Amino acid sequence: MKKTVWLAALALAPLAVQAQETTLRVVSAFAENTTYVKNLMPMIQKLNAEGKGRLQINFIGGPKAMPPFEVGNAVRTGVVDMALTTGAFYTNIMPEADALKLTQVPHTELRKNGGHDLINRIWNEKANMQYLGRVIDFTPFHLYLTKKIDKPDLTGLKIRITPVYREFFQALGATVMQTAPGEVYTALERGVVDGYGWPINGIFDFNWHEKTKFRVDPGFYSAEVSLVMNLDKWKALASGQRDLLTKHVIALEAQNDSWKKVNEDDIRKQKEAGIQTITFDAATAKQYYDRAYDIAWASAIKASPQYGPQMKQLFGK
Ligand code: 173
Repeated sequence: MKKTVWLAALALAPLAVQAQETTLRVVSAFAENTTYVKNLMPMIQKLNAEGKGRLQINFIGGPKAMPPFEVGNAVRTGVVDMALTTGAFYTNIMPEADALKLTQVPHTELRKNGGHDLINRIWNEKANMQYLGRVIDFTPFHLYLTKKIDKPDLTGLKIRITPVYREFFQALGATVMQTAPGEVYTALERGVVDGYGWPINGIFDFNWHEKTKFRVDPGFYSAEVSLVMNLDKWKALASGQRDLLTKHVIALEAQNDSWKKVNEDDIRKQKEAGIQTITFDAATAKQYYDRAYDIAWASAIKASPQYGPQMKQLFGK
């Protein structure tokens, strides 16, 4: 009798210590038809295949499910477990979020130089988030216009922004208006704005090429889109679940080089769509580019005297 009980307990033991399957609810700040979301889907499929019985990702949806500027807060509070989003969309939680645009080395390098750990120290402390990894890199932002300029002076122009571009475009004289990506087309169509900031890739996802006449070169900063997770949920995972998730995020991050090709293709498509490039002489172009960084770092350090200088040291070249 005793022996039977003991054997039964032994047989059940592996079940008792095995972690239950956990499903992570994920939202995206970018629409489902965008390249950013399409780039994520194969990773979710691979993880779900490998994670059967252990860890699953359930992709809830994009801005139709949740407004982009609310996604960060939903992750912070645990309304959702994870998100594909960008720091500019959750500066309402902490100003440091927007500084991820200022990286001048790839995220794979930040994993080695302490930058990734610094991000996580800040994200854990101030946003109750675990920063899992960056899934867009090597992608500058640009200014797109419906009217021509011949010098970096935006006086009299109204430009659609997010926090990414606010200080820089204002310094160039623009009047700015913040909108979610989903509102840009209508704003252009109605002439409410004369241009917008956006990465070098992706304008075709929103049909903005129909309303865009010019792109200003050079680009500046580095478009950042990342996977972030609620910190409590992250801590509640078993180590094997965390390892599985980390492995798949790092594998996706390792493919960020592929954005270079996407960007070349989009530059060609923009040209084919009749979008003209506005360039400046070399000295003016350098001033424009340097000014973008000088203004953004000054603002980041002012907003975060504690972490701004550390981020600058690790994010810069
Ligand atoms: O312009 C934006 O909406 C924005 O801030 C952004 C950030 C990263 C990728 C794409 C857009």
